[in-house]
Amino acid sequence: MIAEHGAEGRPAVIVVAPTGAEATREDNPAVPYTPEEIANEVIAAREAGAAVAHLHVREPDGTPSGDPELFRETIERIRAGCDIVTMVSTGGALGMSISERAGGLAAGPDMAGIETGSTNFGEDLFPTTPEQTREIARLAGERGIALEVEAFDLGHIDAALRFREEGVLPDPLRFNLVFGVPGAAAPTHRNLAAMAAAVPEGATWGVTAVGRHQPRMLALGALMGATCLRTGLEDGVYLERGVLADSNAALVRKVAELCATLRRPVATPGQARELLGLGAA
Ligand code: KMH
Ligand code: ZN
Repeated sequence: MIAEHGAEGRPAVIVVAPTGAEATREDNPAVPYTPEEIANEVIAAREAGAAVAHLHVREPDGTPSGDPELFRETIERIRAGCDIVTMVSTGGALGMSISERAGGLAAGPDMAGIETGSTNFGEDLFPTTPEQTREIARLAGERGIALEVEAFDLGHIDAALRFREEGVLPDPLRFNLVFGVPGAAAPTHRNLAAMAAAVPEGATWGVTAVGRHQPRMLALGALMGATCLRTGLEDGVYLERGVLADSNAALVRKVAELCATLRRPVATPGQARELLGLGAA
């Protein structure tokens, strides 16, 4: 749903994605790898305004991992340091099995991302079959973990609506609209308008954009009524053209400034829970 008359005054949830599976310390030395590093980045990002953390974990050398123990330690450290809402990725890294991708669900996060279809991802394939979506949804449902659909293209929203019909995805639906992955939706205002319009009433949506198009796409999303605006070193390692971000908090501060300019108050974790239809902490 697009906000017909703008979204001024509505709180915006800043989501921080502190470390993904693609960027490494060779791209930016600030990319966190260990549970302690990831947790410290998240705690600082919370202080800068983030209300939700989208989490991947890594081996100490930076290799992407699905190890439940790494997720458990990361979430434990985050919760010891702040009240941010925790969300694990089940997209993981290219080439992971579905059981590796599901590793974070055992760590008791508040939320998990879920893919509802496949996409090309640069030169690679990022596959998710319907059976795999059902499996992730079942594992999350058993544990009471709320889901967010990671929509890399318009068809992933349509697929989510079919999974809702099937009883696989419960209400309320939450969508993260992702732009800029080569092979999926490009970062254009037309694509954002089409995808936001496909989100049904009663569902929430947010914007993720990888690379240099992020500020423009987040600004458009903020104006059009996005509930969530995502940033972090998973999505881009630069603070601005030619300047590497020295922390996730620096990226979050930049989005908080954008929110101030566009008159979107920055949501607290408590407000984020309410806006996203989550239970109390
Ligand atoms: N690393 C990508 C292959 C997600 O977290 O759900 C998958 C990804 C999406 O990052
Ligand atoms: Zn991710």
